[in-house]
Amino acid sequence: MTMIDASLLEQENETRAKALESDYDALAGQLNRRGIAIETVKRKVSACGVAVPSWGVGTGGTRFARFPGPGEPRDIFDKLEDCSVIHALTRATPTVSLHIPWDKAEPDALKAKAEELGLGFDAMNSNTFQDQPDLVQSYKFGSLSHTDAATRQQAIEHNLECIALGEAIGSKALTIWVGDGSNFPGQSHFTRQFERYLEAAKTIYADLPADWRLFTEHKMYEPAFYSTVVQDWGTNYLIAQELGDRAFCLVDLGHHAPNVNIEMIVARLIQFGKLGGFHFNDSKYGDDDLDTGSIDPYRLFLVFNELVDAELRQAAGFNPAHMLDQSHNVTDPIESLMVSAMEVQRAYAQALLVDRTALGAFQDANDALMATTTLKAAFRTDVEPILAKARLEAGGAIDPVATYRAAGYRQRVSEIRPAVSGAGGGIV
Ligand SMILES: [Mn+2]
Repeated sequence: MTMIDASLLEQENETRAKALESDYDALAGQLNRRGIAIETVKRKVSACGVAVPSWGVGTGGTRFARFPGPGEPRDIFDKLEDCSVIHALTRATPTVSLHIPWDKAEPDALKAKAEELGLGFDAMNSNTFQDQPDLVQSYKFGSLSHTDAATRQQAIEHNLECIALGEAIGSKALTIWVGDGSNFPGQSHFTRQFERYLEAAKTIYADLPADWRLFTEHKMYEPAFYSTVVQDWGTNYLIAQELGDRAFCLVDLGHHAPNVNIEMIVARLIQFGKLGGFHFNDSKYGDDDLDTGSIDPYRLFLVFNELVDAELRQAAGFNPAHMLDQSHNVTDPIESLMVSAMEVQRAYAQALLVDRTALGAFQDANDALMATTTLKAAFRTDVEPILAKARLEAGGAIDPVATYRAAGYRQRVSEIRPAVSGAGGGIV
């Protein structure tokens, strides 16, 4: 089943095919002079996918308000349809990452819908940062690190439920992010609190299926504003070490202190075999959850520079999961997610163009200027023809946003899906 009319897609591509051929040939010639085979880059870009977060296709919000757009998805099945539009046009998002309990549904129904739309499922995300109507214990003062054993147990059982549902639908990973922390100095005993977290996390890890991975995600602050239990990559690394071989650190680009060198954190985690994957987004001031590559595309490139470096030298245990994690407040979420998925591919393509032999020689010779210029030469290259050609050959759109608008998908679903109110807070 396809949500975008095939003849419209063909027609849209037709209007842009000739210009693309010309741009692609020109870039092929330019790259050829630099000793790079464009077809190799295109093939790698085609294989580079990123998971769409189910919660990303609804309008996000801030802690102040949410302004829903027309045709908001009503449930996980609507969300999957929206996700399939993103993949149909970009061919870059073959999987969806679910969030439980928001996306709870019959596993067979989830599987059938995903199969019908040609989608798979990526990491499962648990939620112990808000209370649900059917829960006995409250997470107001924490979940896996709560002082009360019954609350910790409830949080553990929720994570095990996420694993069970994930197993039934073909997921292979669980991502845990907890909001646990404290708002006042003295409120929590740092060591005892972290001991409780580790003990609970170990219980979950013990039940992890043999072919699964456990990702823990750190975040510096919010909702807790004085201390957070899993606040930085150092603590996250300790968790992954304590749990075992199938535990890895997840890097959300917005979850660091301002100006932190994220690409260096990525390099460290790769070096010690503990990089689990990413939540891609961008930020200006904090955990802004802005669109990937919208604020600092060079930083995204520098992260991918580390990833490509690891890929080429076949670093042990290197297999990061790529996911988007964004909140869309002023755009159509489908458009934002399409552009963001393409930004991930763009950064990857640019990083593939780095002349690593030259870079290594400049590094060894302490030629700082030429080393950094080598990176810039790759970053400055307009790789759009490679991305567009990869999309076209995979059955997608040369220009996904223009094609999406021409298809009138949002208008169509807004006639089926009733308008929702603006109540409710944002997404962290
Ligand atoms: Mn995240």
